[in-house]
Amino acid sequence: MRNWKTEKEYSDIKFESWEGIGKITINRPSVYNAFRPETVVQLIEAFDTCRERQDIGVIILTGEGDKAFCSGGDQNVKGHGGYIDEAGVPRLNVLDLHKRIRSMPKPVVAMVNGYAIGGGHVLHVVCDLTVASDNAIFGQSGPKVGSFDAGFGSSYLARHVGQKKAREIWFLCKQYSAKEAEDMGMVNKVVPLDKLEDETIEWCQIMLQRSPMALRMIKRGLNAELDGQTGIMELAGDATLMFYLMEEAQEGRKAFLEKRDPDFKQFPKFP
Ligand code: S0N
Repeated sequence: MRNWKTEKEYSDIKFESWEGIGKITINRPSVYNAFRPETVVQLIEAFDTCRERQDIGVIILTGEGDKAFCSGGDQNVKGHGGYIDEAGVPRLNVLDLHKRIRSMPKPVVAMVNGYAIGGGHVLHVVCDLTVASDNAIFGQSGPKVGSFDAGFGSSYLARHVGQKKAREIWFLCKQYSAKEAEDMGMVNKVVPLDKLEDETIEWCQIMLQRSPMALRMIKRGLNAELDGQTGIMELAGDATLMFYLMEEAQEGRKAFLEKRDPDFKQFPKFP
Protein backbone atom coordinates (compact mmCIF):
# COMPACT_ATOMS: atom_id res chain seq x y z
CA MET A 1 0.00 0.00 0.00
CA ARG A 2 1.52 3.30 -1.10
CA ASN A 3 0.99 6.31 1.06
CA TRP A 4 0.57 8.97 -1.64
CA LYS A 5 0.91 12.44 -0.17
CA THR A 6 -1.38 15.13 -1.56
CA GLU A 7 0.82 18.04 -2.65
CA LYS A 8 -1.98 20.49 -3.33
CA GLU A 9 -5.75 20.36 -3.68
CA TYR A 10 -7.11 21.22 -7.14
CA SER A 11 -10.58 21.15 -8.68
CA ASP A 12 -9.67 19.27 -11.89
CA ILE A 13 -6.56 17.26 -11.05
CA LYS A 14 -4.95 15.35 -8.21
CA PHE A 15 -1.30 16.06 -7.47
CA GLU A 16 0.45 13.56 -5.20
CA SER A 17 3.93 12.30 -4.47
CA TRP A 18 5.53 9.22 -2.97
CA GLU A 19 9.18 8.27 -2.61
CA GLY A 20 10.57 10.44 -5.39
CA ILE A 21 7.62 9.98 -7.76
CA GLY A 22 5.21 12.78 -8.62
CA LYS A 23 1.76 11.56 -9.70
CA ILE A 24 -0.56 13.89 -11.59
CA THR A 25 -4.08 12.59 -12.24
CA ILE A 26 -6.67 14.27 -14.44
CA ASN A 27 -9.71 14.05 -12.17
CA ARG A 28 -12.79 14.60 -14.35
CA PRO A 29 -14.11 11.04 -14.72
CA SER A 30 -17.67 12.14 -15.62
CA VAL A 31 -16.31 13.43 -18.96
CA TYR A 32 -13.72 10.65 -19.33
CA ASN A 33 -11.04 13.03 -18.01
CA ALA A 34 -11.48 15.55 -20.83
CA PHE A 35 -9.55 18.74 -20.15
CA ARG A 36 -10.92 22.27 -20.06
CA PRO A 37 -8.64 25.35 -19.92
CA GLU A 38 -8.66 25.31 -16.10
CA THR A 39 -7.56 21.65 -16.09
CA VAL A 40 -4.59 22.55 -18.27
CA VAL A 41 -3.64 25.51 -16.04
CA GLN A 42 -3.61 23.16 -13.05
CA LEU A 43 -1.64 20.48 -14.91
CA ILE A 44 0.96 23.07 -15.92
CA GLU A 45 1.30 24.25 -12.31
CA ALA A 46 1.76 20.68 -11.04
CA PHE A 47 4.34 19.88 -13.74
CA ASP A 48 6.20 23.12 -12.95
CA THR A 49 6.27 22.14 -9.27
CA CYS A 50 7.66 18.72 -10.20
CA ARG A 51 10.37 20.39 -12.24
CA GLU A 52 11.47 22.53 -9.30
CA ARG A 53 11.25 19.88 -6.63
CA GLN A 54 14.60 18.26 -5.79
CA ASP A 55 12.89 15.27 -4.21
CA ILE A 56 10.88 14.36 -7.32
CA GLY A 57 12.85 12.47 -9.97
CA VAL A 58 10.13 11.06 -12.22
CA ILE A 59 6.52 11.99 -12.96
CA ILE A 60 3.47 9.86 -13.73
CA LEU A 61 0.55 11.33 -15.70
CA THR A 62 -2.71 9.39 -15.52
CA GLY A 63 -6.50 9.70 -15.41
CA GLU A 64 -8.95 9.03 -12.60
CA GLY A 65 -10.90 5.76 -12.65
CA ASP A 66 -10.69 2.79 -14.97
CA LYS A 67 -12.49 4.14 -18.04
CA ALA A 68 -10.21 6.81 -19.41
CA PHE A 69 -6.72 8.27 -19.31
CA CYS A 70 -8.01 11.36 -21.11
CA SER A 71 -10.59 11.96 -23.87
CA GLY A 72 -9.00 15.23 -25.07
CA GLY A 73 -10.48 18.70 -25.06
CA ASP A 74 -13.81 19.05 -23.24
CA GLN A 75 -16.38 19.34 -26.02
CA ASN A 76 -18.80 21.08 -23.64
CA VAL A 77 -16.64 24.21 -23.47
CA LYS A 78 -15.45 24.36 -27.06
CA GLY A 79 -16.33 27.60 -28.77
CA HIS A 80 -15.01 30.06 -31.34
CA GLY A 81 -11.21 30.15 -31.15
CA GLY A 82 -10.73 27.30 -28.71
CA TYR A 83 -11.88 26.03 -25.36
CA ILE A 84 -13.63 28.75 -23.36
CA ASP A 85 -12.32 29.34 -19.84
CA GLU A 86 -14.32 30.65 -16.87
CA ALA A 87 -13.54 34.25 -17.89
CA GLY A 88 -14.98 33.59 -21.37
CA VAL A 89 -11.59 33.62 -23.11
CA PRO A 90 -10.99 30.95 -25.80
CA ARG A 91 -7.76 29.02 -25.25
CA LEU A 92 -5.67 26.20 -26.73
CA ASN A 93 -3.37 26.13 -23.71
CA VAL A 94 -2.77 22.38 -23.96
CA LEU A 95 0.11 23.20 -26.32
CA ASP A 96 1.84 24.90 -23.38
CA LEU A 97 1.41 21.67 -21.44
CA HIS A 98 2.96 19.66 -24.29
CA LYS A 99 5.98 21.98 -24.18
CA ARG A 100 6.28 21.54 -20.39
CA ILE A 101 6.29 17.74 -20.68
CA ARG A 102 8.74 17.86 -23.57
CA SER A 103 11.10 20.22 -21.70
CA MET A 104 10.80 18.51 -18.33
CA PRO A 105 14.37 17.50 -17.39
CA LYS A 106 13.00 14.37 -15.70
CA PRO A 107 11.23 11.36 -17.23
CA VAL A 108 7.45 11.59 -17.61
CA VAL A 109 5.50 8.33 -17.80
CA ALA A 110 1.95 8.12 -19.15
CA MET A 111 0.03 5.53 -17.14
CA VAL A 112 -2.84 4.87 -19.54
CA ASN A 113 -5.80 3.31 -17.77
CA GLY A 114 -8.54 3.37 -20.44
CA TYR A 115 -9.34 5.62 -23.39
CA ALA A 116 -6.52 7.85 -24.67
CA ILE A 117 -8.43 9.67 -27.40
CA GLY A 118 -7.94 12.94 -29.32
CA GLY A 119 -5.95 15.41 -27.26
CA GLY A 120 -5.75 12.68 -24.61
CA HIS A 121 -3.90 10.52 -27.08
CA VAL A 122 -1.54 13.40 -27.82
CA LEU A 123 -0.78 13.68 -24.09
CA HIS A 124 0.48 10.09 -23.93
CA VAL A 125 2.41 10.63 -27.18
CA VAL A 126 4.35 13.57 -25.70
CA CYS A 127 5.22 11.65 -22.52
CA ASP A 128 8.59 9.85 -22.53
CA LEU A 129 7.18 6.41 -21.82
CA THR A 130 3.73 4.81 -21.89
CA VAL A 131 2.63 1.93 -19.69
CA ALA A 132 -0.94 0.87 -20.49
CA SER A 133 -3.60 -1.39 -19.04
CA ASP A 134 -4.95 -4.14 -21.29
CA ASN A 135 -8.33 -2.34 -21.52
CA ALA A 136 -6.73 0.86 -22.85
CA ILE A 137 -7.89 2.18 -26.23
CA PHE A 138 -5.88 4.59 -28.33
CA GLY A 139 -6.81 6.89 -31.19
CA GLN A 140 -7.05 10.34 -32.68
CA SER A 141 -10.48 11.84 -33.30
CA GLY A 142 -9.69 15.33 -34.64
CA PRO A 143 -10.78 15.02 -38.28
CA LYS A 144 -14.02 13.39 -37.06
CA VAL A 145 -14.89 16.02 -34.44
CA GLY A 146 -13.45 19.22 -35.94
CA SER A 147 -9.93 19.44 -34.59
CA PHE A 148 -6.34 18.43 -35.28
CA ASP A 149 -2.86 18.61 -33.80
CA ALA A 150 -0.23 19.06 -36.50
CA GLY A 151 2.41 19.59 -33.78
CA PHE A 152 3.93 16.91 -31.56
CA GLY A 153 0.70 14.91 -31.86
CA SER A 154 1.56 14.27 -35.52
CA SER A 155 5.31 14.60 -35.94
CA TYR A 156 6.37 12.86 -32.75
CA LEU A 157 3.69 10.19 -33.26
CA ALA A 158 5.20 9.50 -36.68
CA ARG A 159 8.58 8.94 -34.98
CA HIS A 160 6.90 6.25 -32.86
CA VAL A 161 4.86 4.44 -35.47
CA GLY A 162 6.19 5.60 -38.86
CA GLN A 163 4.69 8.00 -41.39
CA LYS A 164 2.17 5.64 -43.01
CA LYS A 165 0.73 4.48 -39.68
CA ALA A 166 0.61 8.05 -38.29
CA ARG A 167 -1.35 9.14 -41.33
CA GLU A 168 -3.72 6.18 -40.93
CA ILE A 169 -4.27 7.04 -37.24
CA TRP A 170 -5.08 10.66 -38.05
CA PHE A 171 -6.92 10.27 -41.38
CA LEU A 172 -9.19 7.37 -40.39
CA CYS A 173 -9.67 8.14 -36.65
CA LYS A 174 -9.92 4.43 -35.85
CA GLN A 175 -9.44 3.11 -32.33
CA TYR A 176 -6.66 0.67 -31.45
CA SER A 177 -6.29 -1.82 -28.63
CA ALA A 178 -3.42 -1.60 -26.16
CA LYS A 179 -1.81 -4.63 -27.81
CA GLU A 180 -2.05 -2.99 -31.27
CA ALA A 181 -0.57 0.22 -29.85
CA GLU A 182 2.29 -1.76 -28.29
CA ASP A 183 2.93 -3.60 -31.58
CA MET A 184 3.03 -0.22 -33.38
CA GLY A 185 5.71 1.04 -30.99
CA MET A 186 3.75 3.81 -29.27
CA VAL A 187 3.28 1.91 -26.00
CA ASN A 188 6.17 0.49 -23.99
CA LYS A 189 4.33 -2.15 -21.97
CA VAL A 190 0.80 -3.51 -21.56
CA VAL A 191 -0.29 -5.09 -18.27
CA PRO A 192 -3.60 -6.11 -16.66
CA LEU A 193 -5.45 -3.10 -15.22
CA ASP A 194 -4.96 -4.28 -11.62
CA LYS A 195 -1.18 -4.38 -12.19
CA LEU A 196 -0.93 -1.03 -13.97
CA GLU A 197 0.23 1.12 -11.08
CA ASP A 198 2.61 -1.56 -9.73
CA GLU A 199 4.27 -1.92 -13.13
CA THR A 200 4.49 1.83 -13.66
CA ILE A 201 5.97 2.35 -10.20
CA GLU A 202 8.53 -0.38 -10.88
CA TRP A 203 9.63 1.41 -14.07
CA CYS A 204 9.82 4.70 -12.13
CA GLN A 205 11.87 3.10 -9.35
CA ILE A 206 14.37 1.73 -11.86
CA MET A 207 14.76 5.23 -13.38
CA LEU A 208 15.16 6.73 -9.90
CA GLN A 209 18.23 4.50 -9.46
CA ARG A 210 19.77 5.83 -12.68
CA SER A 211 21.89 8.98 -12.98
CA PRO A 212 19.48 11.95 -13.19
CA MET A 213 21.94 13.94 -15.31
CA ALA A 214 22.40 11.03 -17.73
CA LEU A 215 18.62 10.60 -18.10
CA ARG A 216 18.26 14.34 -18.62
CA MET A 217 20.92 14.46 -21.34
CA ILE A 218 19.47 11.42 -23.14
CA LYS A 219 16.03 13.05 -23.15
CA ARG A 220 17.51 16.29 -24.47
CA GLY A 221 19.42 14.48 -27.20
CA LEU A 222 16.42 12.43 -28.33
CA ASN A 223 14.27 15.59 -28.36
CA ALA A 224 16.87 17.71 -30.17
CA GLU A 225 16.77 15.43 -33.19
CA LEU A 226 13.14 16.47 -33.77
CA ASP A 227 12.82 19.84 -32.06
CA GLY A 228 15.06 21.98 -34.27
CA GLN A 229 16.63 25.10 -32.74
CA THR A 230 14.55 24.73 -29.56
CA GLY A 231 15.84 21.20 -29.05
CA ILE A 232 19.44 22.25 -29.67
CA MET A 233 18.98 25.19 -27.27
CA GLU A 234 17.77 22.87 -24.49
CA LEU A 235 20.58 20.37 -25.10
CA ALA A 236 23.09 23.21 -25.20
CA GLY A 237 21.60 24.73 -22.03
CA ASP A 238 22.24 21.50 -20.19
CA ALA A 239 25.78 21.36 -21.57
CA THR A 240 26.24 24.81 -20.01
CA LEU A 241 24.81 23.52 -16.74
CA MET A 242 27.39 20.72 -16.77
CA PHE A 243 30.16 23.20 -17.66
CA TYR A 244 29.17 25.34 -14.66
CA LEU A 245 29.82 22.27 -12.51
CA MET A 246 33.45 22.07 -13.76
CA GLU A 247 36.43 23.81 -12.18
CA GLU A 248 37.30 25.19 -15.62
CA ALA A 249 34.15 27.34 -15.65
CA GLN A 250 34.58 28.26 -12.01
CA GLU A 251 38.13 29.52 -12.71
CA GLY A 252 36.72 32.15 -15.09
CA ARG A 253 34.29 33.43 -12.48
CA LYS A 254 36.84 33.32 -9.65
CA ALA A 255 39.40 35.23 -11.72
CA PHE A 256 36.84 37.93 -12.52
CA LEU A 257 35.90 38.34 -8.85
CA GLU A 258 39.58 38.29 -7.79
CA LYS A 259 40.43 40.87 -10.48
CA ARG A 260 43.15 38.71 -12.08
CA ASP A 261 43.61 36.96 -15.44
CA PRO A 262 42.05 33.50 -15.54
CA ASP A 263 44.47 30.55 -15.64
CA PHE A 264 42.82 28.20 -18.15
CA LYS A 265 46.19 26.61 -19.03
CA GLN A 266 45.86 24.30 -16.03
CA PHE A 267 42.92 22.47 -17.63
CA PRO A 268 43.35 19.45 -19.93
CA LYS A 269 42.70 19.63 -23.66
CA PHE A 270 41.10 16.24 -24.17
CA PRO A 271 41.69 14.53 -27.52
C1 S0N B 1 -13.73 8.48 -25.50
C2 S0N B 1 -14.93 7.89 -26.23
C3 S0N B 1 -14.48 7.13 -27.47
C4 S0N B 1 -15.63 6.92 -25.27
O1 S0N B 1 -16.83 6.41 -25.85
P1 S0N B 1 -17.93 5.68 -24.95
O2 S0N B 1 -17.31 4.55 -24.18
O3 S0N B 1 -19.07 5.36 -25.85
O4 S0N B 1 -18.37 6.75 -23.82
P2 S0N B 1 -19.24 8.07 -24.01
O5 S0N B 1 -20.65 7.77 -23.59
O6 S0N B 1 -19.07 8.66 -25.34
O7 S0N B 1 -18.52 9.04 -22.95
C5 S0N B 1 -18.78 8.91 -21.54
C6 S0N B 1 -19.10 10.27 -21.00
O8 S0N B 1 -17.96 11.09 -21.16
C7 S0N B 1 -18.30 12.25 -21.92
N1 S0N B 1 -17.13 12.62 -22.75
C8 S0N B 1 -16.28 11.80 -23.35
N2 S0N B 1 -15.35 12.49 -24.00
C9 S0N B 1 -15.62 13.80 -23.83
C10 S0N B 1 -15.01 15.00 -24.26
N3 S0N B 1 -13.90 15.01 -25.00
N4 S0N B 1 -15.59 16.16 -23.89
C11 S0N B 1 -16.68 16.18 -23.13
N5 S0N B 1 -17.31 15.06 -22.67
C12 S0N B 1 -16.78 13.90 -23.02
C13 S0N B 1 -19.48 11.80 -22.75
O9 S0N B 1 -20.23 12.92 -23.18
C14 S0N B 1 -20.20 10.93 -21.76
O10 S0N B 1 -20.92 11.74 -20.85
P3 S0N B 1 -22.47 11.43 -20.51
O11 S0N B 1 -22.44 10.07 -19.87
O12 S0N B 1 -22.86 12.52 -19.59
O13 S0N B 1 -23.20 11.43 -21.81
C15 S0N B 1 -15.95 8.97 -26.64
O14 S0N B 1 -16.49 9.54 -25.46
C16 S0N B 1 -15.39 10.05 -27.48
O15 S0N B 1 -15.19 9.87 -28.67
N6 S0N B 1 -15.18 11.23 -26.86
C17 S0N B 1 -14.90 12.46 -27.58
C18 S0N B 1 -13.46 12.52 -27.99
C19 S0N B 1 -13.21 13.87 -28.55
O16 S0N B 1 -13.87 14.35 -29.43
N7 S0N B 1 -12.18 14.57 -27.99
C20 S0N B 1 -11.85 15.90 -28.37
C21 S0N B 1 -10.88 15.90 -29.56
N8 S0N B 1 -10.23 17.16 -29.71
C22 S0N B 1 -9.26 17.50 -28.90
O17 S0N B 1 -8.89 16.80 -28.00
C23 S0N B 1 -8.61 18.81 -29.19
C24 S0N B 1 -7.41 19.00 -28.33
C25 S0N B 1 -6.77 20.30 -28.46
O18 S0N B 1 -7.20 21.17 -27.74
C26 S0N B 1 -5.59 20.60 -29.33
C27 S0N B 1 -5.61 21.79 -29.97
C28 S0N B 1 -4.54 22.17 -30.76
C29 S0N B 1 -3.43 21.36 -30.87
C30 S0N B 1 -3.39 20.16 -30.19
C31 S0N B 1 -4.48 19.75 -29.47
C32 S0N B 1 -4.40 18.40 -28.92
O19 S0N B 1 -4.96 17.49 -29.56
O20 S0N B 1 -3.78 18.15 -27.88
